[in-house]
Amino acid sequence: MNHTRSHKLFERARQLMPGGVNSPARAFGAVGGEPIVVARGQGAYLWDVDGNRYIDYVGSWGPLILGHAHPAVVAAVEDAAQRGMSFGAPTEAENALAELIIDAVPSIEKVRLVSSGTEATMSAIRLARGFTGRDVIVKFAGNYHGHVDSLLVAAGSSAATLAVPNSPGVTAGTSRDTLVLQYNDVAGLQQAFASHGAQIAGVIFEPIVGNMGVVSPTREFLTALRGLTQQHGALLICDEVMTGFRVAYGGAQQLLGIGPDLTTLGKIVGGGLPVGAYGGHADVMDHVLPAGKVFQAGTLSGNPLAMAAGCATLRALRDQPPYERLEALSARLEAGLRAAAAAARIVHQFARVGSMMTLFFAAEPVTDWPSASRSDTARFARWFWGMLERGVYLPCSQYEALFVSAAHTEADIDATIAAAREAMAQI
Ligand code: KE4
Repeated sequence: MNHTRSHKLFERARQLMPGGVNSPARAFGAVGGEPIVVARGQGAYLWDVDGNRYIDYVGSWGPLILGHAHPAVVAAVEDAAQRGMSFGAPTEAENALAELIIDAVPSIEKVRLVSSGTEATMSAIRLARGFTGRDVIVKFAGNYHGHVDSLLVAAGSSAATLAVPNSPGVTAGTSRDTLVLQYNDVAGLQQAFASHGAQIAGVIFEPIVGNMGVVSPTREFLTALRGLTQQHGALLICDEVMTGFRVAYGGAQQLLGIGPDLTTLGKIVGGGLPVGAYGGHADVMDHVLPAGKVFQAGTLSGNPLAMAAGCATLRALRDQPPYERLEALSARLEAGLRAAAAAARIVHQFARVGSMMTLFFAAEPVTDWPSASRSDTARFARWFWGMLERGVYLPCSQYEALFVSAAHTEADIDATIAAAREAMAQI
């Protein structure tokens, strides 16, 4: 494939922006080489500035469950733009998106809309601390909740990918109030509450992890999370920025039958525009200013164009749920990728929940960060490039999930499997 124009533009980007990107996950740091520069997207496809077409399994890291430039979403945004870009004042569109979220997620009685997943998780842990009057937050290694100072310890996603789990600039004082445990480690969680229960304000977790690759919780772990937080008066914060509206219309909590105190959302709720949200029981949410005293604010929170994209996306998911079709397409893809790896006699693990999945180049099942981190990331890099050069755009890290969208077809899946058979034979 010719990447001449991508190279030129990325060279210039590197002079303008740190690493040439506005988010490190995009920099291809874990796979080497330079990222392609995208010109446009349509449905399940991306085109780069050299005219190469790719079947896209990143979907902007999750938001584009309907595919790129979905007509209903584009029309809604164009229509909103005609009435003004932003007001910094209440609008009906914010009511509409809030109602869609509250109707979809029973554990959310009230919601605050913000502009990113990071803002949502940062605000949720501040609320947990303000509501309980306690300081300690528990998180899990390999879970990523955005670039919140106090959560950038043993983070997943690009923090894990770039092997800088503890970022410079995060002070010892900030991380002192963060307890990092292993995901699925019930004994560790019991021990933490036995030692620090009275200081723990909240526990934040990915209900289905995407940020160390896909890892599911055990039933015992979920029971311990809910039981111990309830017993000790800590809030259970379910970070559904990735899983919300992805694995089910009601998110992972619907699939898993869990009832958190707070939920954070992002990605799909904005339909590709900047929206995050945090919500939960009204008696907790009413501690947020101006109803209560916990401060949180944002100039572009509830931005009308972002509301339009989010509402159009959720209405499409609500009125014509794609989840059965996503399950069929995703199962087909899983079977094909497993068969391709097996045919090449490549040791691997595979994890999938609905339309989010990860093929791990790992010898043992992946259940937590230690086991995920034993993956063969050099082989992953060869796999990634083998697929990119065959027109398949995968997430550029072993520690991410790939996503199937409602715009993908069986033909796309079969073409991906054919490319995988060739790529696997060469890595
Ligand atoms: P944002 O601030 O990037 O909107 O959301 C942060 C976040 C919070 N919680 C979870 C579970 C998330 O997955 C994320 C963001 N995910 C990464 C990719 N796994 C975003 C990609 C990027 O950082 O560019």
